[in-house]
Amino acid sequence: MCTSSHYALPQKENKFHLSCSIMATTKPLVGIIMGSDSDLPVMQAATEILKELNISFELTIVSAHRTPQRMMDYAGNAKERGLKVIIAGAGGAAHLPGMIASITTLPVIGVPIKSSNSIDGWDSVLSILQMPNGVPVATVALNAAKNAGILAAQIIGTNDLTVSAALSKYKQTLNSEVLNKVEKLKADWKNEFDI
Ligand code: RP5
Repeated sequence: MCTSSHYALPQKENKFHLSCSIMATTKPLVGIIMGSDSDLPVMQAATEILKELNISFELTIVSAHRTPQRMMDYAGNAKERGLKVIIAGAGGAAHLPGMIASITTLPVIGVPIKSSNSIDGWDSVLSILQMPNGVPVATVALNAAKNAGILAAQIIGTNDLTVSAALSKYKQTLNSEVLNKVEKLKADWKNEFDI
């Protein structure tokens, strides 16, 4: 249960509710799922950027191996519940994103997670990346849940001017941050280009 009417806020001792949606009155547009609560510290980055971009989301655990029926139900109902994109994170033998993509026509973004059962993360990267023809999963870098959130926002932004504007602003911020660093660096390191 979600105690906050707006955001999936941390509970005491930095624990999180695992079935929350931002803006309880707003239908979630992005479904964030993960194989285990041990994935939450990584997947939290997706929630943070979606909050920043003011995009409604829900977050919960769906395990391909341990709750296969829940996985079928989640993917099977996602579209009719109004979700536009699903972000799925998993570690080790990371079958969740691919299986979700096999069930729904919604775009699925996969987040490979370097989990306790991972061999350096390569197992989850390859499990999520190497999908067969016909069933794509947009795979982000290892532990790159923030990029998954941004990509989800970009998909939603193709049909939502407010989200699109928020993304433009975000990109301008990235640009300004780097230019500020260039200015600082110039004090010690001259280059011909910036003269
Ligand atoms: C995967 O196994 C999960 O996505 C997680 O990354 C990993 C370990 O799960 P726990 O043993 O911590 O529940 O299915």
